[in-house]
Amino acid sequence: MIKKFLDLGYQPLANKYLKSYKKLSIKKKELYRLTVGFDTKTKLVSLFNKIPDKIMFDGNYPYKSSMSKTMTDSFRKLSVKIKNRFNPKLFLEIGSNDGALIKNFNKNQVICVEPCSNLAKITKRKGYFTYNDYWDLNLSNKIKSKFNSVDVIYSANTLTHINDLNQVFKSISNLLTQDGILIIEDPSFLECIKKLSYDQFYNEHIYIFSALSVKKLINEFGLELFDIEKLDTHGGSLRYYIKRTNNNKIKIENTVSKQILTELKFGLDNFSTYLKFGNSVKKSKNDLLKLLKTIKKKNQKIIGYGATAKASTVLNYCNIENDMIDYFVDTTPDKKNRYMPGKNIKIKKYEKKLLNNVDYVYLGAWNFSKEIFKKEKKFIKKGGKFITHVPSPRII
Ligand code: JHZ
Repeated sequence: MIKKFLDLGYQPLANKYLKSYKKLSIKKKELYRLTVGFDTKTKLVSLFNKIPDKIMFDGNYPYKSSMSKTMTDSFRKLSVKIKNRFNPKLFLEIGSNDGALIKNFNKNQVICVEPCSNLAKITKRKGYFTYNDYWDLNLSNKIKSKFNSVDVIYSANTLTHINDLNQVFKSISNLLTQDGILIIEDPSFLECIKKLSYDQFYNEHIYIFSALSVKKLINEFGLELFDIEKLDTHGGSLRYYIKRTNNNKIKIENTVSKQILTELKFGLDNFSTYLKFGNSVKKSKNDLLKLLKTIKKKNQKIIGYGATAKASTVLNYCNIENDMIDYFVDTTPDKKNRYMPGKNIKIKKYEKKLLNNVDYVYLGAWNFSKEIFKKEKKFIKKGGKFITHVPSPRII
Protein backbone atom coordinates (compact mmCIF):
# COMPACT_ATOMS: atom_id res chain seq x y z
CA MET A 1 0.00 0.00 0.00
CA ILE A 2 1.32 3.42 -0.98
CA LYS A 3 0.84 6.02 1.76
CA LYS A 4 1.19 9.75 1.12
CA PHE A 5 3.70 11.68 3.25
CA LEU A 6 4.49 14.82 1.28
CA ASP A 7 2.47 17.33 -0.73
CA LEU A 8 4.53 19.94 -2.60
CA GLY A 9 1.51 21.60 -4.19
CA TYR A 10 1.01 22.35 -7.89
CA GLN A 11 4.27 22.29 -9.80
CA PRO A 12 5.36 22.91 -13.40
CA LEU A 13 7.55 20.41 -15.24
CA ALA A 14 11.12 20.85 -14.05
CA ASN A 15 13.62 21.31 -16.90
CA LYS A 16 11.04 23.14 -19.05
CA TYR A 17 12.58 26.58 -19.08
CA LEU A 18 10.30 28.86 -21.11
CA LYS A 19 11.62 31.61 -23.42
CA SER A 20 9.21 34.15 -21.97
CA TYR A 21 7.27 34.25 -18.75
CA LYS A 22 3.75 32.90 -18.85
CA LYS A 23 1.37 32.13 -15.99
CA LEU A 24 0.81 28.38 -16.13
CA SER A 25 -2.57 26.80 -15.58
CA ILE A 26 -3.79 23.68 -13.82
CA LYS A 27 -6.65 23.33 -16.33
CA LYS A 28 -4.28 23.15 -19.29
CA LYS A 29 -2.23 20.56 -17.43
CA GLU A 30 0.79 22.86 -17.29
CA LEU A 31 0.82 22.38 -13.55
CA TYR A 32 0.35 19.10 -11.73
CA ARG A 33 0.11 18.06 -8.12
CA LEU A 34 3.40 16.84 -6.68
CA THR A 35 2.63 14.35 -3.94
CA VAL A 36 4.97 11.68 -2.67
CA GLY A 37 4.23 8.32 -1.11
CA PHE A 38 5.91 5.37 0.60
CA ASP A 39 5.04 1.81 -0.30
CA THR A 40 4.92 -0.04 3.02
CA LYS A 41 5.45 -3.37 1.25
CA THR A 42 8.23 -2.63 -1.26
CA LYS A 43 9.75 0.26 0.78
CA LEU A 44 9.89 2.28 -2.43
CA VAL A 45 9.31 6.05 -2.41
CA SER A 46 7.48 7.34 -5.47
CA LEU A 47 5.41 10.18 -6.91
CA PHE A 48 1.67 9.62 -7.21
CA ASN A 49 1.40 11.61 -10.42
CA LYS A 50 3.65 10.00 -13.00
CA ILE A 51 4.22 12.12 -16.12
CA PRO A 52 4.83 10.13 -19.34
CA ASP A 53 8.53 9.87 -20.35
CA LYS A 54 7.90 11.42 -23.74
CA ILE A 55 6.65 14.65 -22.16
CA MET A 56 9.65 14.96 -19.88
CA PHE A 57 12.46 13.82 -22.13
CA ASP A 58 12.29 15.27 -25.60
CA GLY A 59 14.64 16.87 -28.12
CA ASN A 60 15.03 20.04 -26.04
CA TYR A 61 16.28 18.59 -22.78
CA PRO A 62 18.59 21.26 -21.34
CA TYR A 63 20.46 19.42 -18.56
CA LYS A 64 24.05 18.53 -19.40
CA SER A 65 26.13 16.48 -16.97
CA SER A 66 29.36 18.06 -18.25
CA MET A 67 28.38 21.48 -16.87
CA SER A 68 29.76 20.62 -13.44
CA LYS A 69 33.39 19.77 -12.79
CA THR A 70 32.33 17.70 -9.77
CA MET A 71 30.41 15.37 -12.10
CA THR A 72 33.06 15.10 -14.82
CA ASP A 73 35.67 14.33 -12.13
CA SER A 74 33.38 11.72 -10.56
CA PHE A 75 32.76 10.05 -13.95
CA ARG A 76 36.49 10.04 -14.79
CA LYS A 77 37.29 8.27 -11.50
CA LEU A 78 34.44 5.81 -12.04
CA SER A 79 35.66 4.90 -15.54
CA VAL A 80 39.08 3.93 -14.10
CA LYS A 81 37.32 1.84 -11.42
CA ILE A 82 35.12 0.05 -13.96
CA LYS A 83 38.08 -0.77 -16.21
CA ASN A 84 40.22 -2.03 -13.30
CA ARG A 85 37.54 -4.01 -11.51
CA PHE A 86 35.45 -5.39 -14.38
CA ASN A 87 37.43 -4.79 -17.59
CA PRO A 88 34.30 -4.85 -19.83
CA LYS A 89 34.56 -5.79 -23.49
CA LEU A 90 31.22 -4.10 -24.06
CA PHE A 91 29.85 -1.34 -21.86
CA LEU A 92 26.35 0.14 -22.10
CA GLU A 93 25.18 3.36 -20.51
CA ILE A 94 21.46 4.03 -20.07
CA GLY A 95 20.98 7.80 -20.09
CA SER A 96 24.35 8.76 -21.54
CA ASN A 97 23.37 12.46 -21.59
CA ASP A 98 26.17 14.52 -23.26
CA GLY A 99 28.77 11.78 -22.85
CA ALA A 100 30.37 12.97 -19.61
CA LEU A 101 31.17 9.35 -18.62
CA ILE A 102 31.58 7.51 -21.91
CA LYS A 103 34.18 9.96 -23.20
CA ASN A 104 36.58 8.09 -20.86
CA PHE A 105 36.05 4.81 -22.78
CA ASN A 106 37.16 3.61 -26.21
CA LYS A 107 34.59 4.22 -28.93
CA ASN A 108 34.47 0.53 -29.96
CA GLN A 109 33.68 -0.52 -26.38
CA VAL A 110 30.57 1.57 -25.73
CA ILE A 111 26.85 1.59 -26.47
CA CYS A 112 24.96 4.73 -25.50
CA VAL A 113 21.22 4.93 -24.87
CA GLU A 114 19.74 8.41 -24.68
CA PRO A 115 16.10 9.38 -25.34
CA CYS A 116 16.73 13.12 -25.73
CA SER A 117 17.70 13.67 -29.37
CA ASN A 118 19.64 16.89 -28.69
CA LEU A 119 21.90 14.94 -26.29
CA ALA A 120 22.09 11.74 -28.36
CA LYS A 121 23.34 13.91 -31.22
CA ILE A 122 26.34 14.97 -29.12
CA THR A 123 27.60 11.42 -28.43
CA LYS A 124 26.85 10.36 -32.03
CA ARG A 125 28.87 13.30 -33.28
CA LYS A 126 31.77 12.22 -31.02
CA GLY A 127 31.68 8.82 -32.72
CA TYR A 128 29.97 6.74 -30.01
CA PHE A 129 27.35 4.17 -31.04
CA THR A 130 24.16 5.77 -29.74
CA TYR A 131 20.55 4.63 -29.66
CA ASN A 132 18.29 7.68 -29.48
CA ASP A 133 15.51 5.84 -27.69
CA TYR A 134 13.79 5.15 -24.35
CA TRP A 135 15.01 2.23 -22.28
CA ASP A 136 12.49 -0.63 -22.60
CA LEU A 137 12.22 -4.26 -23.66
CA ASN A 138 11.92 -3.39 -27.35
CA LEU A 139 15.19 -1.53 -27.30
CA SER A 140 16.86 -4.21 -25.18
CA ASN A 141 15.85 -6.84 -27.76
CA LYS A 142 17.06 -4.62 -30.58
CA ILE A 143 20.48 -4.27 -28.90
CA LYS A 144 20.54 -8.02 -28.18
CA SER A 145 20.01 -8.88 -31.83
CA LYS A 146 23.00 -6.74 -32.80
CA PHE A 147 25.45 -7.23 -29.90
CA ASN A 148 24.18 -10.43 -28.24
CA SER A 149 25.04 -9.43 -24.67
CA VAL A 150 26.76 -6.75 -22.62
CA ASP A 151 29.31 -7.18 -19.77
CA VAL A 152 28.64 -4.02 -17.81
CA ILE A 153 25.54 -1.84 -17.81
CA TYR A 154 25.71 1.51 -16.05
CA SER A 155 23.11 4.12 -15.33
CA ALA A 156 23.30 7.30 -13.23
CA ASN A 157 20.24 9.35 -12.33
CA THR A 158 18.15 7.70 -15.02
CA LEU A 159 16.39 4.51 -13.88
CA THR A 160 14.52 6.47 -11.18
CA HIS A 161 13.19 8.62 -14.04
CA ILE A 162 11.43 5.71 -15.78
CA ASN A 163 7.82 4.84 -14.95
CA ASP A 164 7.89 1.09 -15.43
CA LEU A 165 10.66 -0.22 -13.17
CA ASN A 166 9.71 -3.84 -13.82
CA GLN A 167 10.36 -3.38 -17.51
CA VAL A 168 13.59 -1.52 -16.70
CA PHE A 169 15.12 -4.47 -14.83
CA LYS A 170 13.66 -7.10 -17.15
CA SER A 171 15.29 -5.30 -20.08
CA ILE A 172 18.61 -5.14 -18.23
CA SER A 173 18.54 -8.81 -17.25
CA ASN A 174 17.69 -9.66 -20.87
CA LEU A 175 20.96 -8.16 -22.05
CA LEU A 176 23.54 -8.84 -19.33
CA THR A 177 26.02 -11.69 -19.79
CA GLN A 178 25.87 -14.48 -17.17
CA ASP A 179 28.75 -12.82 -15.28
CA GLY A 180 27.47 -9.37 -16.17
CA ILE A 181 27.44 -6.40 -13.80
CA LEU A 182 24.89 -3.67 -13.40
CA ILE A 183 25.95 -0.43 -11.71
CA ILE A 184 23.39 2.22 -10.88
CA GLU A 185 23.73 5.44 -8.96
CA ASP A 186 21.02 7.75 -7.68
CA PRO A 187 20.35 10.14 -4.80
CA SER A 188 20.00 8.24 -1.53
CA PHE A 189 16.68 8.66 0.25
CA LEU A 190 18.46 8.41 3.59
CA GLU A 191 20.57 11.46 2.68
CA CYS A 192 17.47 13.21 1.41
CA ILE A 193 15.81 12.75 4.81
CA LYS A 194 18.94 13.68 6.75
CA LYS A 195 19.43 16.85 4.69
CA LEU A 196 15.71 17.63 4.46
CA SER A 197 16.32 18.07 0.74
CA TYR A 198 12.70 17.87 -0.38
CA ASP A 199 13.80 19.50 -3.64
CA GLN A 200 14.94 16.04 -4.78
CA PHE A 201 11.26 15.63 -5.62
CA TYR A 202 10.15 16.91 -9.00
CA ASN A 203 8.34 15.28 -11.89
CA GLU A 204 11.46 13.55 -13.29
CA HIS A 205 12.32 11.86 -10.00
CA ILE A 206 9.47 9.37 -10.11
CA TYR A 207 11.29 7.22 -7.56
CA ILE A 208 13.91 7.89 -4.90
CA PHE A 209 15.85 4.76 -4.10
CA SER A 210 17.16 3.42 -0.83
CA ALA A 211 19.28 0.28 -0.48
CA LEU A 212 16.25 -1.33 1.16
CA SER A 213 13.99 -0.72 -1.84
CA VAL A 214 16.62 -1.59 -4.47
CA LYS A 215 17.36 -4.92 -2.75
CA LYS A 216 13.68 -5.90 -2.90
CA LEU A 217 13.11 -4.53 -6.38
CA ILE A 218 15.92 -6.39 -8.17
CA ASN A 219 15.37 -9.66 -6.33
CA GLU A 220 12.43 -10.50 -8.63
CA PHE A 221 14.69 -10.36 -11.66
CA GLY A 222 17.33 -12.77 -10.36
CA LEU A 223 19.64 -9.92 -9.41
CA GLU A 224 21.32 -9.01 -6.12
CA LEU A 225 23.45 -6.29 -4.58
CA PHE A 226 27.12 -7.14 -3.97
CA ASP A 227 28.59 -3.74 -3.12
CA ILE A 228 27.43 -0.23 -2.28
CA GLU A 229 29.51 2.93 -2.45
CA LYS A 230 28.55 6.20 -0.79
CA LEU A 231 29.02 9.27 -2.99
CA ASP A 232 28.88 13.01 -2.30
CA THR A 233 27.36 13.75 -5.69
CA HIS A 234 23.85 15.16 -6.04
CA GLY A 235 23.53 15.78 -2.33
CA GLY A 236 24.52 12.25 -1.34
CA SER A 237 24.07 9.32 -3.68
CA LEU A 238 24.52 5.58 -3.50
CA ARG A 239 26.28 3.57 -6.18
CA TYR A 240 24.79 0.07 -6.26
CA TYR A 241 26.81 -2.82 -7.71
CA ILE A 242 24.53 -5.64 -8.86
CA LYS A 243 25.12 -9.18 -10.17
CA ARG A 244 23.02 -12.17 -11.07
CA THR A 245 21.99 -14.06 -7.92
CA ASN A 246 23.35 -17.31 -9.35
CA ASN A 247 26.79 -15.81 -10.03
CA ASN A 248 28.80 -17.13 -7.09
CA LYS A 249 32.15 -15.92 -8.40
CA ILE A 250 31.62 -12.48 -6.89
CA LYS A 251 31.79 -11.96 -3.13
CA ILE A 252 29.07 -9.91 -1.46
CA GLU A 253 30.80 -7.07 0.39
CA ASN A 254 29.69 -6.07 3.88
CA THR A 255 28.95 -2.56 2.54
CA VAL A 256 25.54 -3.96 1.54
CA SER A 257 24.41 -5.18 4.96
CA LYS A 258 26.00 -2.12 6.57
CA GLN A 259 23.94 0.30 4.45
CA ILE A 260 20.76 -1.68 4.99
CA LEU A 261 21.32 -1.75 8.73
CA THR A 262 21.93 2.01 8.78
CA GLU A 263 18.68 2.57 6.87
CA LEU A 264 16.74 0.28 9.20
CA LYS A 265 18.21 2.02 12.27
CA PHE A 266 17.07 5.32 10.80
CA GLY A 267 13.56 3.94 10.38
CA LEU A 268 13.38 3.84 6.58
CA ASP A 269 11.08 0.81 6.80
CA ASN A 270 8.67 2.70 9.01
CA PHE A 271 6.01 5.10 7.72
CA SER A 272 6.25 7.33 10.80
CA THR A 273 9.77 8.39 9.67
CA TYR A 274 8.30 9.59 6.41
CA LEU A 275 5.48 11.51 8.11
CA LYS A 276 8.03 13.25 10.31
CA PHE A 277 9.98 14.21 7.18
CA GLY A 278 6.80 15.64 5.61
CA ASN A 279 6.16 17.83 8.67
CA SER A 280 9.75 19.08 8.77
CA VAL A 281 9.43 20.13 5.10
CA LYS A 282 6.56 22.48 6.00
CA LYS A 283 8.74 24.10 8.66
CA SER A 284 11.63 24.40 6.20
CA LYS A 285 9.36 26.33 3.79
CA ASN A 286 8.26 28.79 6.50
CA ASP A 287 11.82 29.31 7.72
CA LEU A 288 13.16 29.94 4.20
CA LEU A 289 10.45 32.52 3.49
CA LYS A 290 11.10 34.21 6.83
CA LEU A 291 14.81 34.44 6.01
CA LEU A 292 14.28 35.84 2.50
CA LYS A 293 11.70 38.39 3.71
CA THR A 294 14.04 39.64 6.47
CA ILE A 295 16.77 40.24 3.88
CA LYS A 296 14.41 41.97 1.45
CA LYS A 297 13.12 44.28 4.22
CA LYS A 298 16.67 45.64 4.36
CA ASN A 299 16.52 46.24 0.59
CA GLN A 300 19.34 43.81 -0.06
CA LYS A 301 19.77 41.95 -3.35
CA ILE A 302 19.40 38.17 -3.65
CA ILE A 303 20.12 36.16 -6.79
CA GLY A 304 20.02 32.40 -7.44
CA TYR A 305 23.03 30.28 -8.46
CA GLY A 306 22.36 27.11 -10.50
CA ALA A 307 18.97 27.02 -12.27
CA THR A 308 18.37 23.46 -11.15
CA ALA A 309 15.34 21.22 -11.38
CA LYS A 310 15.59 21.15 -7.58
CA ALA A 311 15.28 24.95 -7.39
CA SER A 312 12.12 24.72 -9.48
CA THR A 313 10.52 22.65 -6.69
CA VAL A 314 11.60 25.10 -3.99
CA LEU A 315 10.45 28.23 -5.87
CA ASN A 316 7.04 26.76 -6.66
CA TYR A 317 6.45 25.12 -3.29
CA CYS A 318 7.48 28.24 -1.36
CA ASN A 319 5.97 30.58 -3.96
CA ILE A 320 9.14 32.62 -4.36
CA GLU A 321 8.89 35.31 -7.04
CA ASN A 322 11.23 37.90 -8.54
CA ASP A 323 10.52 40.32 -5.71
CA MET A 324 12.70 38.02 -3.61
CA ILE A 325 15.19 36.52 -6.08
CA ASP A 326 16.11 38.93 -8.90
CA TYR A 327 17.53 36.35 -11.32
CA PHE A 328 19.40 33.06 -11.52
CA VAL A 329 22.84 32.50 -13.06
CA ASP A 330 23.72 29.22 -14.76
CA THR A 331 26.47 27.96 -17.05
CA THR A 332 24.18 25.77 -19.21
CA PRO A 333 23.80 27.31 -22.71
CA ASP A 334 20.23 25.99 -23.16
CA LYS A 335 19.01 27.67 -19.98
CA LYS A 336 20.33 31.12 -20.99
CA ASN A 337 17.69 33.91 -21.10
CA ARG A 338 14.95 31.44 -20.17
CA TYR A 339 12.72 31.57 -17.11
CA MET A 340 12.68 29.37 -14.04
CA PRO A 341 9.81 26.88 -14.45
CA GLY A 342 6.52 28.50 -13.39
CA LYS A 343 8.19 31.70 -12.23
CA ASN A 344 8.91 35.16 -13.61
CA ILE A 345 12.56 34.80 -12.67
CA LYS A 346 15.05 35.06 -15.54
CA ILE A 347 18.11 32.87 -15.95
CA LYS A 348 21.22 34.72 -17.05
CA LYS A 349 24.26 33.08 -18.59
CA TYR A 350 26.82 32.87 -15.80
CA GLU A 351 29.41 35.62 -15.74
CA LYS A 352 31.42 36.53 -12.65
CA LYS A 353 30.33 40.16 -12.94
CA LEU A 354 26.67 39.15 -12.37
CA LEU A 355 27.62 38.70 -8.72
CA ASN A 356 28.76 42.33 -8.40
CA ASN A 357 26.48 44.40 -6.14
CA VAL A 358 24.76 41.24 -4.97
CA ASP A 359 24.37 40.74 -1.20
CA TYR A 360 23.12 37.15 -1.09
CA VAL A 361 23.27 34.18 -3.44
CA TYR A 362 20.66 31.44 -3.04
CA LEU A 363 22.24 28.10 -3.87
CA GLY A 364 19.95 26.39 -6.40
CA ALA A 365 22.83 23.95 -6.90
CA TRP A 366 23.59 23.45 -3.19
CA ASN A 367 24.87 19.99 -4.11
CA PHE A 368 27.84 21.71 -5.82
CA SER A 369 28.47 24.23 -3.03
CA LYS A 370 32.13 23.20 -2.61
CA GLU A 371 32.79 23.77 -6.33
CA ILE A 372 30.86 27.06 -6.27
CA PHE A 373 32.58 28.44 -3.12
CA LYS A 374 35.95 27.70 -4.73
CA LYS A 375 34.91 29.59 -7.85
CA GLU A 376 33.43 32.55 -6.01
CA LYS A 377 36.24 33.40 -3.60
CA LYS A 378 36.15 37.06 -4.68
CA PHE A 379 32.43 37.39 -3.90
CA ILE A 380 32.98 35.83 -0.47
CA LYS A 381 36.00 38.06 0.21
CA LYS A 382 33.93 41.15 -0.57
CA GLY A 383 31.41 40.10 2.10
CA GLY A 384 28.94 38.30 -0.18
CA LYS A 385 26.93 35.56 1.53
CA PHE A 386 25.21 32.39 0.39
CA ILE A 387 21.77 31.14 1.36
CA THR A 388 20.70 27.51 1.38
CA HIS A 389 17.68 25.59 2.63
CA VAL A 390 19.75 22.43 3.17
CA PRO A 391 19.65 20.96 5.80
CA SER A 392 17.77 23.98 7.19
CA PRO A 393 17.30 27.50 5.81
CA ARG A 394 20.35 29.55 6.77
CA ILE A 395 23.00 31.99 5.67
CA ILE A 396 26.49 30.65 5.00
P1 JHZ B 1 22.19 19.68 -10.92
C1 JHZ B 1 19.14 17.41 -13.08
O1 JHZ B 1 18.73 17.99 -11.84
C2 JHZ B 1 17.95 16.71 -13.67
P2 JHZ B 1 19.27 19.38 -11.35
C3 JHZ B 1 17.97 15.23 -13.58
N1 JHZ B 1 16.61 14.79 -13.44
C4 JHZ B 1 18.75 14.69 -12.43
O2 JHZ B 1 18.46 13.67 -11.90
C5 JHZ B 1 19.98 15.41 -12.02
O3 JHZ B 1 20.21 16.52 -12.85
C6 JHZ B 1 21.18 14.54 -12.07
C7 JHZ B 1 24.63 24.72 -12.98
N2 JHZ B 1 25.94 25.09 -12.45
O4 JHZ B 1 23.24 18.78 -11.42
C8 JHZ B 1 24.64 23.65 -14.03
C9 JHZ B 1 26.39 26.36 -12.63
O5 JHZ B 1 25.73 27.21 -13.25
O6 JHZ B 1 22.23 20.00 -9.50
C10 JHZ B 1 23.28 23.02 -13.87
O7 JHZ B 1 22.32 23.73 -14.61
N3 JHZ B 1 27.63 26.69 -12.12
C11 JHZ B 1 18.56 14.64 -14.81
O8 JHZ B 1 18.98 20.41 -12.37
C12 JHZ B 1 22.99 23.20 -12.38
O9 JHZ B 1 23.83 24.24 -11.93
C13 JHZ B 1 28.38 25.80 -11.42
O10 JHZ B 1 29.48 26.16 -10.97
O11 JHZ B 1 18.74 19.63 -9.99
C14 JHZ B 1 23.29 21.95 -11.58
O12 JHZ B 1 22.25 21.04 -11.77
C15 JHZ B 1 27.88 24.49 -11.21
C16 JHZ B 1 28.68 23.51 -10.42
C17 JHZ B 1 26.65 24.17 -11.75
O13 JHZ B 1 20.83 19.01 -11.33
